Amino acid sequence: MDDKTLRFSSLDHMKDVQVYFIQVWISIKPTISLQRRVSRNNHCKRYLPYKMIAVQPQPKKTPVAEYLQTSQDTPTSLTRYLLEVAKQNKDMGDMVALINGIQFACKKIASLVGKAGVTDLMGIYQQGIVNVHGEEQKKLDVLSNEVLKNALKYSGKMAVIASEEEDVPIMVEESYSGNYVVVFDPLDGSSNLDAGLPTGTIFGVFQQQFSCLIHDYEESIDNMELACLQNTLQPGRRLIAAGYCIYSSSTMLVLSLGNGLHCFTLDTEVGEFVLTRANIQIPQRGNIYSFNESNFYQWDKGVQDYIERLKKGNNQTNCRYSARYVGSMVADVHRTILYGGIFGYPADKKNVSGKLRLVYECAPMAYLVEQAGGKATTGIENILDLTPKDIHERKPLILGSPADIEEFLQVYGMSRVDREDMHMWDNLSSL
Ligand code: FDP
Repeated sequence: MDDKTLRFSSLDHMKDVQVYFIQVWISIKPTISLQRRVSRNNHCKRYLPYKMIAVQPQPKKTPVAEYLQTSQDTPTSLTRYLLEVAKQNKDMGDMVALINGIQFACKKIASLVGKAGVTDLMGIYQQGIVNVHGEEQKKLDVLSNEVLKNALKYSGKMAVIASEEEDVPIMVEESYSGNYVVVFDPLDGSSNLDAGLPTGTIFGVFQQQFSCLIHDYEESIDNMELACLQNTLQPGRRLIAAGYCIYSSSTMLVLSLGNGLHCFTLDTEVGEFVLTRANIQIPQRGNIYSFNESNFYQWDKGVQDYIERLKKGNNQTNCRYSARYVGSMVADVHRTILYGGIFGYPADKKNVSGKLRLVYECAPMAYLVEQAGGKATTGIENILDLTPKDIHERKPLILGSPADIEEFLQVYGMSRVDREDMHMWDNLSSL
C-alpha cells in the first residue's frame, strides 16, 4: 500500500467517525432536551435522579377515530360522540339516552350557577334546616338535585337513583323504569358557591343487580323493594360509566364509558358540549399536592410525614412541591388529572373515616382517574374494591399520578408498620 492510498483510507476513516458522532448526537439529543424540560416543568433547580427521568418508551400511535379528534373547524359534539358509540356498540343505546339526560341536566345547572348572583339563587335554602349529613342545603343544592333527578327519571332508563341530597335512594316508577342505577352528587363544593368559585356535578352509572319493579300506585315498599335499593351499594369496580361536570370559567363535562377519559367543553354560542381533549392521560408524576392542610395536626403520622417530605423536597424527586387547594373536589381532581400530582382528603381526628362520600364522590372519581392511568386509594385499599355498607358512607381518599400515589403508599405504609410494632411492644410489656 503506497503513501497516497494510506492517506486516502485514513481520510475515509475520519469521515466514518464524523458520521458516527453525528448519528450518536441525533439519537441522544431528544433525551437531553427532555431532561431539561422535565426539570424546568418541576420548577426545580436540581436535576432529578436519573431513574426519575429515564425516557419512557413512547407507545406506538394507533390511529385515532375521526370522531375522537379535536378540531376547531369540525368539532365533535358530545351528541355525535354518543351516536358513534351507539353505532359501534349495539348494546349501548340505553346508555346513550341516559348520558343525554345527564348532559341536558349539566347544561341547565351550569346556567343556574352562572346566573345565581342576579337571580337570587345564592345562599341557604331554608334557614335552620339541615340535610342527612347535618349540613345546611344551599338553594342551588336543592334545585340541581331536582334538575338531575328529573332528567334521569324521564330518560326512561333508570331503576334506582341515589343522591347526596336524598336521605334514601329513590326507586323510579314502572312507567319510567329501566335497568340503570345512577349515583350522584348534584352540586359538589357548594360551600364555594357564594364566592363564585368552581363547583361540579359528579355521577356514576351501574347496571342493576336486583330487579326493581315499583308500581306507580304503591305507597309503601316491601322487603323485595328494599333489596332493590341494594343496587346502589355496588363496589366502584362495577361502574360502567362515570363523569363530572365542572362549572367554572368554562363548563366541562369529563366522561368515561369505560373507553378512556374524554373532556367536552360547553360552547355557549351553540349550546353544545364539544370534544376538547380525547383520551386524557394523567402525568406519571406531578409537582402539586392538594390537601386541606389546616387538618395537618389532626392527621395520622404517615400522612404528616408524606406532606412534610413534599414540602421539604425530601422525597423521591428531590424537589419541593407546590400546594393548590380550591376546596371543591371536582376542581381539585380536574386539575390533578390534567397537571398531575396528588389530591387527598385523608381521615383526621374529626372525620375519623374521612369526609368524602364513597358512593357518589370517591368511587366515580377513582374510576375516572384510573381511566386516565392514575390511582386512587384509602391508604390501605384500592377505592374501587370497596363495597359500600351505606349510601352516605365516608372514606379517606387519596388519588392522582401513579408515581405520587406509589410514594404515598410507601411512606404511609412505613408509618403503619411502625405503629403496629409499637402497639405490639406495648402489649408485650404490659404482660
Ligand atoms: P362541600 O362541603 O363544599 O360540598 O364533599 C364536599 C366538599 O365540599 C368537597 O367538594 C371538598 O373537596 C371538601 O368538601 C372540602 O372540605 P373542607 O372544607 O373540609 O376542606
